[in-house]
Amino acid sequence: MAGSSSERLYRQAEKIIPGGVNSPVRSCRAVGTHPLFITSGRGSKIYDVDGNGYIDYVGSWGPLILGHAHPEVVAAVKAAAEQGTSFGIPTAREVELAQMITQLVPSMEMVRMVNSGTEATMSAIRLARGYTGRNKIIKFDGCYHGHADTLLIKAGSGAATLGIPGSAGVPPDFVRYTLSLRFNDLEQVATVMQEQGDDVAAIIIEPVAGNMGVVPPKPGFLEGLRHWCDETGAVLIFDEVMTGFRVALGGAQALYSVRPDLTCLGKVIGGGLPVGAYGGSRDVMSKVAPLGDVYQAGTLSGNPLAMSAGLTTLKLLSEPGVYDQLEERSSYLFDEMSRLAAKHNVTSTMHRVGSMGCLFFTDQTVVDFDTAQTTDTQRFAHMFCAMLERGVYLAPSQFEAAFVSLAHDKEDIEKTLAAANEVLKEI
Ligand code: KE4
Repeated sequence: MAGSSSERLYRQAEKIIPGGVNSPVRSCRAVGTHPLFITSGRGSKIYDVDGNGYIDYVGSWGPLILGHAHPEVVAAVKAAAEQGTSFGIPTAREVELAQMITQLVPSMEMVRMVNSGTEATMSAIRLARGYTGRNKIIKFDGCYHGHADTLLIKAGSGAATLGIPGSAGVPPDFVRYTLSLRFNDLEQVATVMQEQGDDVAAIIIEPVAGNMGVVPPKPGFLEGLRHWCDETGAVLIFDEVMTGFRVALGGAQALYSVRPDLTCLGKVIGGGLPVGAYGGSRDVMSKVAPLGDVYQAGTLSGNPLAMSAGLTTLKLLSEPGVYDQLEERSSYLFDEMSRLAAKHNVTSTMHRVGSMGCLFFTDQTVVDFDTAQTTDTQRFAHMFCAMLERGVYLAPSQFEAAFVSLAHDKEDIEKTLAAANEVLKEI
């Protein structure tokens, strides 16, 4: 990419935007290169400022499960924009999307719209503390719940990628009530909950971790969290910002049949526009202002354009056979990638849940952040750059997920596998 328009834009961006990007993980520093600058996307493809096209497995980090510029989503946003972009006054669309979410995710009897996943998890934590009157929260190493102070310890995603699982600027007092345990270690959860459970406001977890690479829950792990929250009165929060409407229409809670008290959503429910949401039982949600005394607000919450994009996306995802198609395409892609790695004697392990997955370059069984970090990140970086040269755009970090959309067709997947075969042969 030397001398490319992307590189020239990046040099300009670096002068006035920290690191040249509006979100750290986009910087591609973890894979030893600089970011592309994109002009457009359509279906499974994105196109950079030099006119190069790529099969995109990032999909804006998860939202674009229908693919880029889906005509019905674009039409819905256009139509909404022609009526006005924002009112700060309720609209029917907010009620419609809330109705759809509460129908598709039965544990969410009530829901509040916000503008990002970070806002959703930050608000859910405050609500759990307000509802229980307790301070402590339990998260898990390698899980990432956005950049709210109280959750920025041993975080995954960009924090793990850049090796800063904490963050400067967060006073120790702000995280003194946050305990971070080992993902999939139910014994450790049991010990902590037996000792401190009466002081724990909430356990928050990505039910399928997607920010340390993809790490599924061990059988019984989520059920165990449900048990300990029932035992102690702590609130169980599923951060389904990534897994919501991704791994199943009802999210990971439907896939694993474990009912959280609160769920955080984002990404897919905005169809590519800024939307987050949190919701749960009527009992807990009734504490949220103006009904209750837990305050949370947002100028653009429930924005009509974003609601229109989200509504159209969920309606299309609710059509019969959608998740069967995603499963068929995703399983073929990831299973073939795994087969090619074995064929070329590349030490690796493939993880996939639904249409999100990743390849770890390690001989370890990856069950948590420590084992995920045994992966060879240099090898991953090599794969990222080599696949990019062959027109395939993977997430620019080992500690992320690759996403298959409904727009990825057989030709895309065969082209991806052909590129992977070449890359894994020489990696
Ligand atoms: P946002 O505030 O970025 O909308 O959502 C935060 C968040 C919360 N919970 C989970 C499980 C998440 O995955 C995220 C955000 N995901 C990252 C990618 N893994 C967003 C990409 C970025 O930070 O640029």
